[in-house]
Amino acid sequence: MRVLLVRPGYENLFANINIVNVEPLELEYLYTAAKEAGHDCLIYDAVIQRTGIHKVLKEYNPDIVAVTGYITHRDVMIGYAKQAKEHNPAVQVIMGGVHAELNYHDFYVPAVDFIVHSGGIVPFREIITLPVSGKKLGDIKGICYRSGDSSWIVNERSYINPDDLPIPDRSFFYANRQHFRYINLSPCAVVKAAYSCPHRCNFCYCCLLNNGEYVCRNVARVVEEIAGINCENIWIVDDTFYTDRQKVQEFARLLLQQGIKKNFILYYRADFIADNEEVIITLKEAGLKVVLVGLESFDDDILSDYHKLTSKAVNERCLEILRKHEIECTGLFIVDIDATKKDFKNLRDYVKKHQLMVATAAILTPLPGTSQYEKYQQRINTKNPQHWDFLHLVAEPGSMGKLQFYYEFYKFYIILLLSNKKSKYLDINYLQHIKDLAKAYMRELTKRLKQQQNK
Ligand code: B12
Ligand code: SF4
Repeated sequence: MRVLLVRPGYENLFANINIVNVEPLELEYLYTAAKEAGHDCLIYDAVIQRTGIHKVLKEYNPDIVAVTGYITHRDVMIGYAKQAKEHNPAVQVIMGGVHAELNYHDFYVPAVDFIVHSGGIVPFREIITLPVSGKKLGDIKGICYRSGDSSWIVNERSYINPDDLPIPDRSFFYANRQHFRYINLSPCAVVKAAYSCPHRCNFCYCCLLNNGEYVCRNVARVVEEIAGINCENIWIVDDTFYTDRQKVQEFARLLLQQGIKKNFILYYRADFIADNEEVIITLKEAGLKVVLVGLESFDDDILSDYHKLTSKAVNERCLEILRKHEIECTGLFIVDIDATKKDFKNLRDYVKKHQLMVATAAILTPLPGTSQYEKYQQRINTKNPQHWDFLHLVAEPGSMGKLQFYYEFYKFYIILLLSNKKSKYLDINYLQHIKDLAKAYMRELTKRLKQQQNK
């Protein structure tokens, strides 16, 4: 059988800049599973490939089309399913990915045959081997399937056992490596060593994945995978890297022992860094270059509202440690939907005063599936999935009008970007391009604000 694996393109204000472009690791896992099952397989990644899907369907003529994507891609994913069925009504269409995991009902459309809602490649493998295994659909954990023409059956959940995952086949990465980067660290490969997160910040979708169960891969196996990747830069995309100090020490020890020299990018929590300076020193010796930290806010009340279990003091201690050891910090901020003008001013003042190296901001986006979604449900003001890109207000702001909010947000965003000039890894041309875009957007907002005020 021929299996076509699809990732939608990336559409937002900053999409054409490609400051961060990541290999489609989820599809590479599926590719590995399909190959192991003896199928022919092709990856179509619309993030980097400009050929339309129509042409790919015509040329490859798949028997199975499997589509991944995030909330922003929901309609594009459904569009791909429809095109696949128009091309050949006998094609089996499988939907999967993080949005489908908690919001599988969004894909209850006639063009879709299966939705993988949990378990990742395990249920995928079972679906694509159905003709030979003869297994009953009702026995495949982790999927939704159609019974008759319209009603859907949701099977029991499945869990990812990360040590059962194969080492992904990276032929696609090697053939397209020039596209994949983390800012100036290019090319950059991606590794996943854990699923979900042991913490429970209430805005967060990531910790609800894998049925909310945090599972880590065996350290030696992760190091084995890294050793086999022919790429100097490795971004470990776990929501938070190993929280067990012994595991981190073992990770660093194995890398040093085996003489593996790579540049690492990781996500960590501020409190872990604040409490574990010696672990950060060890990781630096092993190649750590950049840490992405969800600082979210420098206001203790907001941090407490988000159940972040950190504080302004913890955030400051974390930044101090990273600065001291010359590890670059990408600080991630959240601007609350109910932020007041005073909150925006505090944020701007804070960033100016503390000169963060690299920082970026998102508008609080209550993703369906999280408890924040329940809280803001009555105020949700859009049906367009592309608005869920963390740069749009998806709910009515509580303290000012929408235009005013965007104006304040982009003013803050520009100040954040200006503070990025000290980064070693930020290419100045990219930075200039983003600043120009944000400034052009600001000018447009100012114009619209004035028009609104004159009415
Ligand atoms: C790395 C990352 C990125 C990278 C790369 C994204 C990419 N691939 O294009 C960057 C930084 C560019 C990015 C950008 C965005 N991201 Co992002 N990202 C992540 C992160 C941190 C890790 C993803 C990861 O682990 N990938 C590795 C693969 C192997 O893991 P996986 O996707 O879970 O795949 C497994 C299973 O889900 C399953 N599977 C996946 N797809 C499919 C498909 C089929 C058919 C099947 C059967 C199974 C299957 O099998 C895989 C193997 O086990 C996640 C957090 C998270 N925990 O997921 C957020 C996350 C996925 N991002 C998110 C969002 C919203 C975005 C943005 C829209 C907005 C933003 N500013 O962050 C943009 C849009 C990018 C785009 N491509 O359009 C949300 C998605 C929420 C949702 N409900 O959809 C997440 C969950 C973070 C969050 N804030 O909650 N992101
Ligand atoms: S925000 Fe970070 S630390 Fe908090 S639950 Fe999500 S992934 Fe975990």
